[in-house]
Amino acid sequence: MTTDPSNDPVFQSPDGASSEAQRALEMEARLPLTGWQQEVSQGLEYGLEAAASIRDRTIPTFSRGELPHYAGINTFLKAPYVEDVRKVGEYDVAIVGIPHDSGTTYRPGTRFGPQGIRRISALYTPYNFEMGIDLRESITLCDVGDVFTIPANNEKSFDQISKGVAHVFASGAFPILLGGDHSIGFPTVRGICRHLGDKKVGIIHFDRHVDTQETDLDERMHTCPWFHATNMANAPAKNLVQMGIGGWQVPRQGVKVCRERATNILTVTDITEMGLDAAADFAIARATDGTDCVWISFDIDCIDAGFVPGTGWPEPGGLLPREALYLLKRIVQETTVCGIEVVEVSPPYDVSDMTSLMATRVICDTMAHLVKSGQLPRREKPSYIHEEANMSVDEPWQ
Ligand SMILES: [Mn+2]
Repeated sequence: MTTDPSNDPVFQSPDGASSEAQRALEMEARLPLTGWQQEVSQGLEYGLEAAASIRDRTIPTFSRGELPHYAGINTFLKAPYVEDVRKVGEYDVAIVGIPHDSGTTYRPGTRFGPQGIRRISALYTPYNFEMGIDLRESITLCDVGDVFTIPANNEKSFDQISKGVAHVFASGAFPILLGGDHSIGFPTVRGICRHLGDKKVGIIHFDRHVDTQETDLDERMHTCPWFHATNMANAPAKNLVQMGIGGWQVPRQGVKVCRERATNILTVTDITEMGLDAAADFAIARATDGTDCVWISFDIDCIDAGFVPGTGWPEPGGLLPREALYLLKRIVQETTVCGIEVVEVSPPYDVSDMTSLMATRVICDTMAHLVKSGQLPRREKPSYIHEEANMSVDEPWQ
């Protein structure tokens, strides 16, 4: 009798190669426990040692850190809350909430997206089995809370969002933004562009909708971010890749703009017929052609509405979660990613937190792929980040 799992036939694939599960078991054995031990020590110090009847002496009296998953203060993954945002650059990754839904043209509620995502993220551990990654052992993560958005005023909110995103981006912390409706796509990219100097960013946009019309209902709504983002010299339309577009909710005004500016669109059928790898190859090639970094804008509604009911404008016929996650994996691992936003999670319309859970998965997978590909932790500030702010990207909209 043996306890070595590699001798158990259940772990052997037919061709004799090791299975993903077997590799995962082996990778876990090589992961350190340093970050976890630090968390336990700090928990015992700050949260007091447990009552005498508790046998597991790693448990404190007051919950501090990961456990139990139903307890604690809701930052993303229970990361430290950085109240003084001037210190955000001390962390590898910064979570930023953008509770803005004044750009919504149908269902409101994405102003509660950051809270919904943070709340269910408490269910996650920092460890992923298949990837053999423990984020707690490899990067430092913080949550800077939310941008102060102005309800019923998109333009003032956009200015706040651009300023906040520019601050985090320039600090060198990798920005991960929790939306908010998709109107934030313009001010977030504008915030990035403010510190790109003469460098360029390609945008990879996961969505069922093109989001390229100039105005909607007479304002710059969540159907409009890429019209305005690709007006900036740092974000050329030829590097905008739009994955998963299709169905009955694509405004014709936006289609016209995509045609005129020659953006790169793949429908769900394109992606499934060409295959996920060919689709990822296409997205990577177009987004990186002549650019210095890639911004990922992940509208949760790119995934089929059956999986993500809690969203502003659900459209059936979207990607399967595992298809979207596979595309995300290839894109994050094979491009220089400068940040990601996950938008259109609307908790009031969600069921059993499933939409917020999917958003959490997208974010955690992104961090793991950044670690796997050596992009995190950063050893130095990326060269595409320009210290001086270029305020010309903020010139009044014509
Ligand atoms: Mn959408």
